[in-house]
Amino acid sequence: METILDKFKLDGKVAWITGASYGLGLAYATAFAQAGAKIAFNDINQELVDKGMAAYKERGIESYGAVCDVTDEAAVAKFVADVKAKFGPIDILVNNAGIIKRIPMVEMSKKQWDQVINVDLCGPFVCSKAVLPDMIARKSGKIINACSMMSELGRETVSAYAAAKGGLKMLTRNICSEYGQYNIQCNAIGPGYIATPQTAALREKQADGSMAPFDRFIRSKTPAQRWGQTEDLMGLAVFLASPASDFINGQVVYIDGGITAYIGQDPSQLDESKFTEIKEDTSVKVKAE
Ligand code: NAP
Ligand code: GCO
Repeated sequence: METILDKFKLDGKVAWITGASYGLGLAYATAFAQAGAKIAFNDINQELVDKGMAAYKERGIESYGAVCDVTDEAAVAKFVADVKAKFGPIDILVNNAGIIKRIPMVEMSKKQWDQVINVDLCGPFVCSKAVLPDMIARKSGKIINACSMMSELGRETVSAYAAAKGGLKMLTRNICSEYGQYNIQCNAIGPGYIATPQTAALREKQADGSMAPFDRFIRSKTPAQRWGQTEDLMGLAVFLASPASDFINGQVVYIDGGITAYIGQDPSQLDESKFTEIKEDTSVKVKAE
């Protein structure tokens, strides 16, 4: 007899996670594989693809990986065709690939702005457009976008990123609106502050070895007083990729330790001795600010 747990299974599904050599993408893909899916991933260069292939192999996951820039329509079309030839049409797309540039807006060049908007907002458009025809024909599909707290809130130096992630929230709602009639669900994961290479610069200790002010700030704004780890997001990713979420559409699900619900406390009042140690992914260079 089928039980509710069967609703969370991804057996026989083909999942494409963009930018998934490490970080959150690797966690999502690992979770999907554990739930039964076949894994396809791309990244921006061969070095990262090789790194990802090794990581999946180490986890016992058979994957298909290739270099593909999510902003390049021809490269994306070829990637989707190659995955279809190897595994079959894509059932689940996670628009995970993303970049951030932390620069005061008045100092940011148009080129830098365009780079962030191109990857973080145009990339999901290009990749979603590439997989939707098969999903429409098969009257089934899941698209999961990588939104962010910056889909709702701004902060200094991340104007392009916030604009892109805010736009991605509305793209999520529009794909839902336009294609929900074909049993296609498009939702978004809205992570809080997660310990990945993308945020490593925010945690770098000061010259005297003391905690980064931003690290202390984030802990004072998070009820759990810790950063998220990639493992924290795996369950939500499987849920949104599975039949268990077939009647959820157009939503951004925030998974942030409560940071968007909490006014925060005085950072100076935090007791560092109680802080949870962060498992840093040191396999990737710390991203420039
Ligand atoms: P990450 O560590 O920077 O990994 C992103 C991956 O995407 C990297 O492998 C990156 O390659 C790749 N990529 C960049 N541009 C690409 C392109 N044009 N085509 C294909 N791949 C490309 O990011 P993350 O922390 O794992 O986060 C993953 C997603 O979640 C991002 O969209 C991010 O904005 C979002 N997010 C992260 C957090 C967080 O706290 N970490 C919170 C909320 C939302 P490179 O290594 O060359 O950059
Ligand atoms: C930053 C961080 C954030 C996180 C995430 C929060 O510089 O503030 O990089 O943008 O990555 O998007 O949800």
